[in-house]
Amino acid sequence: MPETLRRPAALVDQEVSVTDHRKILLASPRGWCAGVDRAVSAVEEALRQYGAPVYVRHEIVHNKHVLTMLERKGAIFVDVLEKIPEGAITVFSAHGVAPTVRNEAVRRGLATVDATCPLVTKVHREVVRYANADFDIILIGHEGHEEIIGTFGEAPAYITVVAGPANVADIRVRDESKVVWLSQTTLSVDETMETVTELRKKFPQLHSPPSSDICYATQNRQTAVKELALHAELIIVVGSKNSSNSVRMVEVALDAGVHAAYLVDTADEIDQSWLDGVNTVGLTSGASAPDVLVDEVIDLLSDQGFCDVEIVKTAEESIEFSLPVELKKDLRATDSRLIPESSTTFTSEGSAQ
Ligand code: 0O3
Ligand code: SF4
Repeated sequence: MPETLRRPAALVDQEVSVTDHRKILLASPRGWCAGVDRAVSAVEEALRQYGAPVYVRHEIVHNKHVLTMLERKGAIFVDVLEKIPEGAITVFSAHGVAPTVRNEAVRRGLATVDATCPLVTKVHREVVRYANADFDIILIGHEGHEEIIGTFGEAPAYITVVAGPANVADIRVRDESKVVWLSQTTLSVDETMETVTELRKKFPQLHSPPSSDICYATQNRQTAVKELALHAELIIVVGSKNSSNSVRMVEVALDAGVHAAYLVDTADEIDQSWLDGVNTVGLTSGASAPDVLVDEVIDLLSDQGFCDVEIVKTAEESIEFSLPVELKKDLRATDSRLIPESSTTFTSEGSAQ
């Protein structure tokens, strides 16, 4: 049973109050995951220890509000390392980087802090392990997404990136007994399983990752949004448009049968017409969206007569990650520069170098 959180004392105008059963179902868990919390804290801690500017390669997480907040504190986001002055403190984003990027950072004398989520690093390690065992790796994910670029970069000669079930037919492998599927951490669980089913039809001996690559936070947020979809007429997901996990939550909600679902960066993006005839709004947020933005949506909705907020809880989350180890030493001391942890690359012939 949902639990009532609060009843905002909003002044409801007469016209709106005609629908006096209006309520918000608020998903739990939602919003920041342990990897995002760690990555944002890493930038803040680097700024605290070394002062501004701190450079960040790629968006630390895919959320506009977070980027603006960190820029105000002195973070500078760049897409390539070439834009970073030699010796500068440089943070790698939560989505991870390829070994070539780590090597380039060392070459440029950058003092790096690796904010890659440990659950993304886990997938990188699986890639290296299967490539060392000479497997063909089918990496389910979105080509061009930062996480896939980084994961692919661990062993390009061994990996085929596949977006979904429709792309399975074209895959070619060297030895059907040595094929494994791995995935991006933020995919739709259901769609990924459809892809795996197609892969297994084509490669009956297909190996699976030791544990799911789709992380706990992604899974929990999708389970919660499915529950909302059973009870709400409209679902609002707070998150940025380039946030893969947030986009997936909208898709999962629609697949679960909700009439309408939208992704918004902020409350300002909510179109009043979406609320016409709606009595129950399901509200949630992606893994990179801070809760302050959800609070602003609740405030806006309460002005429209959605005065009850009920929490729909589908899981308990208690995972926390400690800050990157590099923040525990003096990064400006030459001998403490980060040495790339996994710089193993593979040639097109398949030998490690
Ligand atoms: O990977 P995605 O676009 O969902 O990234 P976000 O929005 O920054 O969320 C954090 C997830 C992440 C860093 C990779 O798993
Ligand atoms: Fe890590 Fe999952 Fe969060 Fe990505 S969504 S940063 S893998 S916990």
